[in-house]
Amino acid sequence: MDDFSKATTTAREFITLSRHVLNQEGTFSADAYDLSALLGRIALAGKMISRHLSRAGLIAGALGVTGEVNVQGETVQKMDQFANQVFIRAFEQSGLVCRLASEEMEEPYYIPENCPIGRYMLLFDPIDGSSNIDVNLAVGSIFAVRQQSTATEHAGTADFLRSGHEQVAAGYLLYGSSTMLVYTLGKGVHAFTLDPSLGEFILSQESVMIPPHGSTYSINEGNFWQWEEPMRQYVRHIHSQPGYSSRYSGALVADIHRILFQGGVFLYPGTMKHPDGKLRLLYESAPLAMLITQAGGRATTGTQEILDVVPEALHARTPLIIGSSEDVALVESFLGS
Ligand code: AHM
Ligand code: MG
Repeated sequence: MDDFSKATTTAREFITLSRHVLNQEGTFSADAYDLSALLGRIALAGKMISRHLSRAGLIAGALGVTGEVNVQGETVQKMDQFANQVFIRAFEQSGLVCRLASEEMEEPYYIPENCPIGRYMLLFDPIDGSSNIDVNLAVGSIFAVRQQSTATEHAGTADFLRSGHEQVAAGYLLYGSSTMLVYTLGKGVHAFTLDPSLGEFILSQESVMIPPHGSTYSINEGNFWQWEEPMRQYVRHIHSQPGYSSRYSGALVADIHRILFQGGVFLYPGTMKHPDGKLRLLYESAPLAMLITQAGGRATTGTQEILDVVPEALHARTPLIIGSSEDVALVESFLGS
């Protein structure tokens, strides 16, 4: 390796997440510092969750279910609750975020000491892919940041019920064979890898673009007979084509990560019993839609762009078809949209 390459490698290792956010904003304004600090807090939560996950099998009582059922009617895992608390603690006394909404909380969580200076709201899914936790498979966290308009405890949910275009930042953490943080501020998509020896997220790929077409389709085919006929026809068509591979991990973040880098499409359609599917708009589908759109892909419900959907409730669900633009268009051609 010549001196120049050595120097380049070293320079890259200094591109930490907080520095990257400041560079992205291109200023040293209060907004830029707030966003940098905010992403830093999300990264801190991610590091704590990653640490806990990596030792979960050794910590008494870390795995398994709590015995409770969340607002979605789903079984709560101990790790879901732990990760939810980690995000809350990471933002207490931060002066950044006034209210948080998550999959695990029926109502938004209010942090009075951060109001009114906390100008942002955080929406998050603390552990995405919960069914993977107890078997040591990849899981993730999903987040979105929006501007706060009403800084009171009794503001209700009205300022959360806006379209995905109002997201200021969005991204995910992937707890896989390494821990990664992928984010967008609406200026491209950037991927960071946690260097455990430094305890820092270091830039691993800048301005990620999703290929326009990929060979992966990612859908829970166990639901085949629950879908409407056009979705079944699409999947039959894929089966009849050479060159496609099915990949479905049980964690949306992991499946989307593969598709972001290698192309393809992820689908969680509605079923006859549940026409809106399973995934929640505000802290699952909309953040990932912002990210994939920024990377040059698409995200739709099948009839509407995900980013245009205005939810009626905090925990509203939407069908999700997301990924490479050509692959999403192919699904749409079967749905007649
Ligand atoms: P969760 O946030 O409660 O884990 O639910 C979301 C997950 C996604 O990560 C995944 O794609 C999907 O649910 C899997 O659901 P299913 O088992 O119905 O295919
Ligand atoms: Mg989830």
